[in-house]
Amino acid sequence: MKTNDYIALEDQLGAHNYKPLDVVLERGEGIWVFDVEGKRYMDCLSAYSAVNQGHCHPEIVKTITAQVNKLTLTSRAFRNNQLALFYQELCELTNSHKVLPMNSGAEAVETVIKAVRKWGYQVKGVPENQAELIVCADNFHGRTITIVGFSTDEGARKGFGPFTPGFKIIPYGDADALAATITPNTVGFMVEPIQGEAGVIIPPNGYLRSARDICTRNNVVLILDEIQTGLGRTGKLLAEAHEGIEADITLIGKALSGGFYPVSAVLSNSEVLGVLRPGEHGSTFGGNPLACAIARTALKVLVDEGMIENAAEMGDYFKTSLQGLKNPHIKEIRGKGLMIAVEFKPEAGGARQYTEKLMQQGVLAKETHKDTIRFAPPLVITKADIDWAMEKISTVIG
Ligand code: IF1
Repeated sequence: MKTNDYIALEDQLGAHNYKPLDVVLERGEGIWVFDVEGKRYMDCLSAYSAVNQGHCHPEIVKTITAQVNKLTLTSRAFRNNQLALFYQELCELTNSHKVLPMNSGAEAVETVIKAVRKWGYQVKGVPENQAELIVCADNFHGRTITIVGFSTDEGARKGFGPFTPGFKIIPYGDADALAATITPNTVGFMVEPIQGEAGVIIPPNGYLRSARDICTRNNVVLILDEIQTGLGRTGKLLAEAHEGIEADITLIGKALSGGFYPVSAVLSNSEVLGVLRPGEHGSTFGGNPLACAIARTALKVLVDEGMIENAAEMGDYFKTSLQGLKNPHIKEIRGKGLMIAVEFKPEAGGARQYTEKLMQQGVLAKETHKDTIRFAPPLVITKADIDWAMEKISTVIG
């Protein structure tokens, strides 16, 4: 089968809930992926930051292969010998006290909503069914009914109501709005340290520190969704470190498995996860031995191989290189670590034209919304790789 045969079959049989670039990939290695015609591309998306460790990292391949031959799933009705060690290593690394393992990012978000509501009723003393959670405009936290219910993106919401009540939306980056919106019934504030889907939006300096203070003063749980920003992407293990704060709850997913398997986790530094009792929450696959073994190695290589420091260094180099582009339609280039966006002015006619041309040149990047291209390669990228990419990017974007 050739590229077009795969595309035709997929379009015929699959729901059209995506508009992918027309490249059909069959193999990956580090920052590179190869299509069914044998053509090589540099992956500048990293599966939305799930493949921070690079495609098919050999150490994780070893782990998954060994574990798959031993034990894959026990359910949480029984214990397994990977879960405790996964907890221990993850807590040590992130300075957390408790973990709740799930699979997708959206499940981690749903989990925290349940836990923080229950904490509100049991610990904070909020009257039953009155708990409020504050979130930000232009957020992206996943695709379930509850989560899209508090999205401000019409495309994500329209046609899917009725939605779950209990959420208040404030502008992103505005600490005063947070302070003004908190009531005695507010149980939590959930926010992305950098908004990914919104187009790599970096809040004003000090925003997270202010949010931390406001939440502490009002006994409100600060929840950072680091599903995309976490695990090295921004040049620190967690993006909260850029402002020297610690969230009460941190959500991670995506790169927690290096892209091998859906693994997410709710990390807690407060008593919030302590309110959950047997039978109140769970998942068939959450915390399974295969997932835990994979995640343990994915975390280990991230740290041992210096990927986090490399993300900081290469991120600066890549961003500076992109800032040398002369295209007058570019509005702004921004980013932290290897989470970088090039935003075009509206008159440029959209970013899709560029991502399609970049693909022809062997660079895979994706537009987000209409006018922005995101560059987020695996964290193992080198200077020489960036120079190679910049040559292609200059040809297309100028
Ligand atoms: C898709 C974006 C990235 C996330 C944050 C939770 C989740 C995500 C901060 C949910 C997921 C994804 C999913 C992916 C597109 C994508 C994305 F463009 F939408 F914003 F990464 F940049 N919190 N992000 O970014 O995690 O349930 O998907 O595991 O195709 O929808 P999930």
